[in-house]
Amino acid sequence: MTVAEDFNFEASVKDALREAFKELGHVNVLIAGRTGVGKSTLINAVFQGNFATTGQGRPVTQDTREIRKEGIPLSIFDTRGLEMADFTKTLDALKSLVSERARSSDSNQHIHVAWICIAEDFRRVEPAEEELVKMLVDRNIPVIVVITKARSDKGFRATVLQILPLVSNAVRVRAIEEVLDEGIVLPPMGLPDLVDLTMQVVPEGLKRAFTAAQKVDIELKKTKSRAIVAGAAASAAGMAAVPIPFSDAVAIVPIQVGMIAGISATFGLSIDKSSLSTMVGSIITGAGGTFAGRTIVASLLKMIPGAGSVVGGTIAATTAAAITTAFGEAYIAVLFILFVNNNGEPPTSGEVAEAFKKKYSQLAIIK
Ligand SMILES: Nc1nc2c(ncn2[C@@H]2O[C@H](COP(=O)(O)OP(=O)(O)OP(=O)(O)O)[C@@H](O)[C@H]2O)c(=O)[nH]1
Ligand SMILES: [Mg+2]
Repeated sequence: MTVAEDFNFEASVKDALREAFKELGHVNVLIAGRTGVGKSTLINAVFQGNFATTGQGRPVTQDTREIRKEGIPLSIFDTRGLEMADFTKTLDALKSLVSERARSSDSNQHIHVAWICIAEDFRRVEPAEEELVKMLVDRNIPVIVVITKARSDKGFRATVLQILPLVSNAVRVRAIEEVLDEGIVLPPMGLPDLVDLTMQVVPEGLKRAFTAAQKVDIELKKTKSRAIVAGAAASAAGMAAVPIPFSDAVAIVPIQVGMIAGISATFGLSIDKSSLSTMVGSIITGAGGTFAGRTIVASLLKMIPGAGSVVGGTIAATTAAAITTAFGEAYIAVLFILFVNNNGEPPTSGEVAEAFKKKYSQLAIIK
């Protein structure tokens, strides 16, 4: 029996990917600060794909534009004009935007977190920033102060927290390296802390979207993906609670498809959907290279030590779980290295397919 007889394998991969990306949701981050504090630089340093520079911007108020990018589950609301004399106008427009969004029944429309950027060398918190924080906190939007272009604190962070006690936290960030006159290089700093603090306040259901969109913390992508593997392993075990004949083990293939799609989305593989689906398909069909369910299961079995124990031609719950875990972990390990080597940016689908093939053949040999 082949998978093709049971269901359309390619269509199921496409469906699984569509579902996985839908499940991520869409996270909205408001970033406000005076002109030149380093908002765009910060956005580019934290999010995939040189987001602020290459994303599509669209004005939503006079001083705020929404930036999005195909394939990345994130909108940035980039707000300027905090230094303007008529700041009240900026604030009012923002207030309307935030309130209108909050009324939506679709939580993907809400503003989920705000980063208020203050340059460290200003050494001042302006009334505009105070009012903005109050307006946002009043509307239950968590606020993190980003102290940009950090070089020397001199107690400024403590001052910020004292003046703005309602904020979730304040973090000193240097988004790009800085070369001092003496040739001393100050490396970027604070970005992982900013990601970590933001993760703590983003709604539970959107933590994976934020994980996918950011490029600073690759460990985070790994951790969140492991939860998907654990869920898939439990499902596979459930399916084999009564040992299933090897010839029926194809039933666990859709679980593998869903798992690989979920991990792909969580890492932020934002490459175009058709090449992603070809790549995911090739990974699942593995060394067998065919869509035949039995071959898929046989090639998955090669990844776990002692898989010879398909005793009496049946697959037990423990084996089904072990297959799933080994497969998921192998895929995570491959993506992790590729993302790290690529400074957090997504590799191409070709690179993933090739690296996975290598990984697979190593695992299969060890067995
Ligand atoms: N040394 C240093 N320079 C930075 C840092 N972040 C930004 N800059 C520089 O500050 C200048 C302004 O940065 P932008 O990111 O364009 O600032 P912005 O807040 O987006 O400015 P507007 O869009 O005009 O409101 C640029 O020359 C950046 O290179 C930083 O962490 N350290
Ligand atoms: Mg800018």
